Amino acid sequence: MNNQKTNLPPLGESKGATRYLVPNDYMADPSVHVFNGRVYIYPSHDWESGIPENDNGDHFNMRDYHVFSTDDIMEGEITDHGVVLRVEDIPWAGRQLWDCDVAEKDGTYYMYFPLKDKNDIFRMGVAISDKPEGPFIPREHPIMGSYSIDQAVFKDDDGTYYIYFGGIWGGQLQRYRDNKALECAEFPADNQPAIPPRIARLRDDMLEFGEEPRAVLIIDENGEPIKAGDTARRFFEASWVHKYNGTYYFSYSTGDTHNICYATGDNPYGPFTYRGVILTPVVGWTTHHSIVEYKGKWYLFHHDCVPSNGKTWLRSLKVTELEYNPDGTIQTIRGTADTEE
Ligand code: FUB
Repeated sequence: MNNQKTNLPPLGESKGATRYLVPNDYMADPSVHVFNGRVYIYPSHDWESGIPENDNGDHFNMRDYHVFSTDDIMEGEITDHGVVLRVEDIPWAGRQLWDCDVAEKDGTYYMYFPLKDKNDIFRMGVAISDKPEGPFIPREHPIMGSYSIDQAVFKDDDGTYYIYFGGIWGGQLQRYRDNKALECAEFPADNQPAIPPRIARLRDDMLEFGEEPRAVLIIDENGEPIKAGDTARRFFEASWVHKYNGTYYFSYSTGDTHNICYATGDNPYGPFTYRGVILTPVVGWTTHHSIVEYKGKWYLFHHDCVPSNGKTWLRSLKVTELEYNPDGTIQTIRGTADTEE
């Protein structure tokens, strides 16, 4: 199943309702959770920093986070809780606050964020609040042994928390093997397994890894690892995990081929078997998402660059209804740059 383009709606239309959530500002990379019956959105905050675009993503020079919340995703008021964390408040900060995520444990909220340190190396920080809407107070140091970007925290039904992370190219994942920094970045040959995302169980206090991060294997329909040259299906960045009918869905961005794909497994560590495309390319270069259930419906939160007329570093937050087929596969949603008939 390389692509599930069956029953696609006409060009430019979505099957379900779609909404831009923050029309007066640029927000991207939404991580979304339901806390205390309310939907909380944790996006990156894009702005016009004037840094020229390059393959390292230097133009994504974000310097703070806002939190948004609502109790009616498609029609309700979206509350902006304001700035909840700034680069200048983080003791080890260099630059670039990219995609974050938040988890709740015993009434405390933990924000996990990627940020380059003073040596321009991405590390993961933790910031803490007693409210889902923040503000969040950063810890003195990044998580020990952390690297790369795009954290997503998944709480399993048994109360164990797992953190997924990683992103290639500007996300620096190609600089690590077996959790050790390499002398030089290494990309596998096209016929070799693609660079895998990582997972680690979080320590009970939620502040550090509770184990050495492990590779998350994504396999094809024959049980073979997806290869580096299979760029329409291989992992690039933007991990997200949700559970549906007892199955674990690992979804991610293919980066330079601009798909949001998914793979399924029977436990949080994988392996995950590739199942198809959730979202075809959107206007803009990056594509990044989260999937959440609220009041009996499923939603895909993501971003595109339609409102900024295609400026890749000025992205706008969107939500679209997501639907499953009876066999548990996800119906493909057509992105705003998908011109395929
Ligand atoms: O927002 C900066 C980076 O762009 C994110 O970390 C990636 O996932 C991509 O969306």
